[in-house]
Amino acid sequence: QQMQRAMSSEALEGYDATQVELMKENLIVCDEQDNVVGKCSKKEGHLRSFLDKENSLPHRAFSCFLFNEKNELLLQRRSSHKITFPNMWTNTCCSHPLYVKEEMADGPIPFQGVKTATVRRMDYELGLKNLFEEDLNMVSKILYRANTDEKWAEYELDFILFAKKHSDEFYFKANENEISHTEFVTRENILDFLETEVNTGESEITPWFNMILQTKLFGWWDHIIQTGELPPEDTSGHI
Ligand code: DMA
Ligand code: MN
Repeated sequence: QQMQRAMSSEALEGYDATQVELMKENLIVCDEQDNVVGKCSKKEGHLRSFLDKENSLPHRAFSCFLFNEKNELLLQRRSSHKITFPNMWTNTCCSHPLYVKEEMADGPIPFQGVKTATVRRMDYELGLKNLFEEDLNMVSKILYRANTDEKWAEYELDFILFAKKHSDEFYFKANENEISHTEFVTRENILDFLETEVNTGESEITPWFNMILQTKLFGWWDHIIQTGELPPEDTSGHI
């Protein structure tokens, strides 16, 4: 047991102190149908030494996509301090609902807990004060697993949330511990932008954002452009 403790604290040596501290967060472990099974630390939930075991389970996560009045999508580049998937381009904000009552609850609003967590992290990562649970539509979920490197990985049931705000209604300032760049992209230029970043910026695209980009993103984006409304909430299974 002592040996396991030693190995376990060693895993975080050399990383950014703030990001190491955040590895103590308690995440919600669920099965593939989103039934809550228990909790795990953020560290355990992302270490391959745990996830590579047989019968390992995913945790709940969310991916938020924020659009402005011109139907441009806000992207972020993850900072070099991130322990998983550093320096990669991704959607507006991603994180995990925590194993606390408010973020596990089904409240008066559908998917209340996940939305409460999204509001919390949109403020923490981007300094966005003016986004509320009511602004978010849960458009789908994806289940995925991907490795960062030989030590770290993701295994998540990821709730995809869309929001749209007039730029006048929000002001944001990225938290540099989390984000190195932000960029608004149009439906027309997103692929060129990402291709240039990958080819000349020596960046990559996160695996979950890439999955969403390759499957549903443009359909949902067209819906927003054509109707002015967010895609409706989807309470069925995951894609
Ligand atoms: C985790 O995101 C969630 C997804 C969808 C990958 P993250 O690694 O950005 O989490 P955090 O911001 O809490 O470190
Ligand atoms: Mn995760």
